Amino acid sequence: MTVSLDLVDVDSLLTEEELAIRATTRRFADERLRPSLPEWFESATIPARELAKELGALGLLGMHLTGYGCAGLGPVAYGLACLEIEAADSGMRSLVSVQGSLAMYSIWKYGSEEQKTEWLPRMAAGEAIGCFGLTEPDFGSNPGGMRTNARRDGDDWILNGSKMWITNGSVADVAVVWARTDDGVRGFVVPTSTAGFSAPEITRKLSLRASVTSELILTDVRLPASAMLPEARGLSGPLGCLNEARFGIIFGAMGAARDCLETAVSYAGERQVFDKPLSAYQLTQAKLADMAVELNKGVLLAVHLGRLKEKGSLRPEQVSVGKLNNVREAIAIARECRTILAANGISGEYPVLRHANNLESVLTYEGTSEVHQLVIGQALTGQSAFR
Ligand code: TGC
Ligand code: FAD
Repeated sequence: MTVSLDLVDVDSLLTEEELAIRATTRRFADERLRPSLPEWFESATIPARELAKELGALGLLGMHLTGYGCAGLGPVAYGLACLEIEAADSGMRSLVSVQGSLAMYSIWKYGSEEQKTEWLPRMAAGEAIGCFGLTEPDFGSNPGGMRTNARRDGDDWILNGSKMWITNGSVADVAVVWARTDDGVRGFVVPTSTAGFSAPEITRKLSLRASVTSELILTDVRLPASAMLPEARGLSGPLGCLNEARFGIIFGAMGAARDCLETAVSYAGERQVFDKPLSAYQLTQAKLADMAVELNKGVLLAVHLGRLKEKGSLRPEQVSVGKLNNVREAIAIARECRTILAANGISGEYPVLRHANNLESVLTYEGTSEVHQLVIGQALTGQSAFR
């Protein structure tokens, strides 16, 4: 957070190393990402391969994992990097989250030694891009209903089915695909060059345009026995990965919110209405104050959850508290900032409506707000209300 918006001195809770990683990531976001984002968002195209290599060179891919070329940094450092990248654009943070927290994490946590050595160093360097296929056209919030299946043919596996809304899909070198088997849900490491695999890009998105989103189609995809992730059994495998990516979003969403608020504070200081600056009106100050309070609370919550994760005690329902609150507040902040910019707020010259539009996706992916309310509701009452 910049000094002016850090009202409660959150920075005093951060280590020197965390501050340094934040500064490096912020510089990269400001110099390399921010200037191009209006164009990438408008044209809905990003130089994904180039970006992956640059992010890899900075050590930002799988940065919270250890070994295999990964940086081995702590969760708060990882969260702060997500925050700075999402201050540029949520789609950029998705590139980083899906690569590090979903595709790489699945292999790191559940993979064989052979799978780890084959993929992780290249993925950490950004030389190979990964995607994570859990959602299907008819099963998003309820992945346990998935239809994609894997059956044995001798020692081989044959995969059939489709996945929907898959980030990085069309640019990926490797897809981690979750499928139903006779032995329950299992994960498979699928090189995207395998015959029968295709990943058409989803077009005409009005949100997260600076991000590749795709369908995955698997038609008799034949894989060797060694393609299965040996240590992931049942739905807890993919859901365990989601905890990692959701954690990054708790920080990331506050980055988008901060960027909106910085823009609104600066705009209100310059814009003259009825012969004085917009920022001198009480109504404007009340909006700015309320938003700054929510931003500071959200960042504090993120750092607190990061410290729990460091100790190894972070529980899934605590991740839900962070994801629900911080994304919900971020989208509210983005929309309120848009009112301060008024007509200019709908222009791509300013980042505010781009963030608000992106946050519609962030509100939905990695568990909708309703799913997180139900996770918290279950923790409070002991009763599952999903079914
Ligand atoms: P349920 O019966 O509760 O659980 C099945 C098994 O999973 C375990 N489990 C978890 N394990 C680790 N972490 C969690 N958060 C877990 N939640 C549940 C559970 O203990 C059980 O284990 P076991 O050993 O007894 O079998 O499962 P359910 O079918 O009732 O579903 C629960 C629910 C609805 C919470 C879950 O399905 C869910 O989270 N749904 C939302 C799906 C979702 O978030 N998809 C995201 C796809 S990836 C994505 O969106 C990427 S966006 C791009 C980006 O990140 O930038
Ligand atoms: P549905 O599950 O159909 O939900 C529809 C509505 O019903 C929602 O409001 C939901 O909250 C509500 N609802 C659902 N269940 C209940 C219930 N039990 N009680 C009350 N209300 C309920 N997925 C991946 O696997 N990998 C990716 O990389 C990925 N990237 C994505 C990128 C983008 C840009 C987007 C938009 C999505 C991405 N997703 C990805 C998919 C995302 O995870 C799903 O969209 C999300 O889980 C919700 O599923 P759904 O869209 O099918 O909604």
